[in-house]
Amino acid sequence: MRNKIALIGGGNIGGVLAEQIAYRELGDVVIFDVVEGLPQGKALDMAEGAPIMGSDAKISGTNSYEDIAGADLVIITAGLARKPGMSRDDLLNTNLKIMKQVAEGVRDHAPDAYVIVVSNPLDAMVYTFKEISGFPKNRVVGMAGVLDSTRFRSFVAWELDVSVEDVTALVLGGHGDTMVPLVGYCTVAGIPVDRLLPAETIKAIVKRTKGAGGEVVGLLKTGSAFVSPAIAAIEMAESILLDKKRVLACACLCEGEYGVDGLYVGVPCVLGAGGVEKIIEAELNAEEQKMFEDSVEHVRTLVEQIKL
Ligand code: TXD
Repeated sequence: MRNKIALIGGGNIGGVLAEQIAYRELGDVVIFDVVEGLPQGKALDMAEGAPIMGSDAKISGTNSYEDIAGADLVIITAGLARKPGMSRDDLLNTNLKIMKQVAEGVRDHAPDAYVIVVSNPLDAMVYTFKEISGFPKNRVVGMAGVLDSTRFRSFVAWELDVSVEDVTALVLGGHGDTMVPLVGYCTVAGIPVDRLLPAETIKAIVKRTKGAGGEVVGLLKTGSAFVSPAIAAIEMAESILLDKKRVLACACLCEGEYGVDGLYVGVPCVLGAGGVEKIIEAELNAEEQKMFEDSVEHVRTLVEQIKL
């Protein structure tokens, strides 16, 4: 019996998610969207390619929440993406209305699912889903830090001309300009990056990491990054569905961890069959602690604008 994975939002990221899940046979996929025909058309297109993909995963599309019943995992990308000149926070009001609808639909039709929220502004959207659905905190997690960390890893690997596989990195805090790339925990095959790159170069990489989303938006002009965010969500989905217990930077509900209480912010956590199984408290130096606190403050200010 394969897992059932429901994708709420069949747009740019949703389409890549569906394809990746089917190709990796992580489970049967149901794509839900409000646009008539969009999820059905994307699903039919992918399903017709299955013989070449070598995948027996079932892919379907729907405009009805009834069809997500029994989903083991739900990945939410419903919502507007930003355009050039917009910040992620500018999406708050529009996407808040969407997330409220989505949270009710998932609560009513897939009450036992694990949920990965992707929609922006991420820290506010995952908080909104948790509050409205009433799901336990271990079953509601936000995708942001995995994407930000993989961007940081790529920039370091490109600078050193080494395999991306040998660079590890952690980016914590809110998913926005105040995110905190932890240079002290970035290594290349275990070697601290500040033994391999000059401080100025590392500073430039940190700056590029913080602005990486905006860099793609500026180039695309029609929307935001969608392949790397989808791949990042897949890494989280795999860790939950296969009980891999990966240690990943995810937006988790902190209740005292890192001195944060009652907010979703990016922290290292263990993702397994129990969802967010544990939050790992990494020691931060004074500068990192200050940046983290500033980032949390930004998230708090954003969340305070939410009227549920
Ligand atoms: O790291 C991260 N978390 C971010 C997330 C990285 C990149 C993009 N980030 C955000 O994901 C982005 O700012 C958006 O808020 C979401 C989805 O981005 P995507 O690029 O997939 O946007 P699209 O292509 O516009 O797809 C959104 C889909 C679209 O098909 C709409 O019809 C649908 O959402 N939509 C809905 N689905 C279900 N229910 C409702 N109410 C609804 N409203 C719109």
